[in-house]
Amino acid sequence: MKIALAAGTMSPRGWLDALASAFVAADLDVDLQPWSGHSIGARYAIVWLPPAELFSAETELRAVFNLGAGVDALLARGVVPAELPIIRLVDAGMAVEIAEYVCFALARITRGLDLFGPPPHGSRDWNAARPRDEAPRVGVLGLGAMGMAIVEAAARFGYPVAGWSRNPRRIAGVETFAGVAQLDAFLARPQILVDALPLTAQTQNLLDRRAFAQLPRGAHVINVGRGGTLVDEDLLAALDEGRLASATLDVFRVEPLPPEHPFWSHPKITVTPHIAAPTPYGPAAEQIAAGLKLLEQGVPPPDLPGYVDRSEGY
Ligand code: OXD
Repeated sequence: MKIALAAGTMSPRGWLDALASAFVAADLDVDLQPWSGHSIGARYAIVWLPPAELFSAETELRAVFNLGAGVDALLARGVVPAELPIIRLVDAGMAVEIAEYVCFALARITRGLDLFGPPPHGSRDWNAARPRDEAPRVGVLGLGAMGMAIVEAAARFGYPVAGWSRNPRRIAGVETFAGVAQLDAFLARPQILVDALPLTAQTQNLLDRRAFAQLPRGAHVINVGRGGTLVDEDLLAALDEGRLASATLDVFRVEPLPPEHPFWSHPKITVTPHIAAPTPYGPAAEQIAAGLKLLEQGVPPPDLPGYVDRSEGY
């Protein structure tokens, strides 16, 4: 069976090797080819930001596998025919990475790590570090695989954690809130807000001036979800007014973040270049091979983990 790989901005070599090994391990007889602009009669496509021509040329496709957890960019391109199932990655090793990133950001805030470091910034004040009196309340927006890993990791470090999701969730030891009706009640709680939301019609611009005003004064914001869930100007205003204390941002409306964007130079903002959870080739390739095998065995696409419900946007 022929499979087309269109890895977009990702390295095709890494994917080709990892996928080839995963297909062998899954006992799948696959001819995997980087898509070069001409039809190869592919049965499946494995993609990251693929060109529109792939879908007009490859008319025998049965499903599309997305080389990432988020499908917002793929759906926004509007190139995948409506009847073609899309399967995205679920966790695939990224959840633990994102949880680690968030825990580092939490420790940086709560343990005052910015007081230290090499000269000229490093403090020589031995007493500058104070033990944390009380762990601040953390709130996690989005309780998918990523959000859940963050909740679990933060709770393990002793932070009282609350979570918000679109649909009600029950998580032992975690206060949960659901839907628009409970959003303000959730936002009133966290001193550190972590955004782990996918970008959908419902989550777009969710963190705006109004939402920031619901947070306790002096709250910190960490965004590892999607840039489009947060209104840039409203965040800047909330930081400048002192309503928010800091923002740690890994995702942006436009990526790469343009050099002239005010986030880069804002004293209360830390920018990282979408590095919280790089997709690990091995686990991701294994997940794709497992999904492909299920499809080949006749399992209907909606029964696969990672099947994208386009009306929900993830
Ligand atoms: C993803 C991402 O969607 O890395 O997987 O943002």
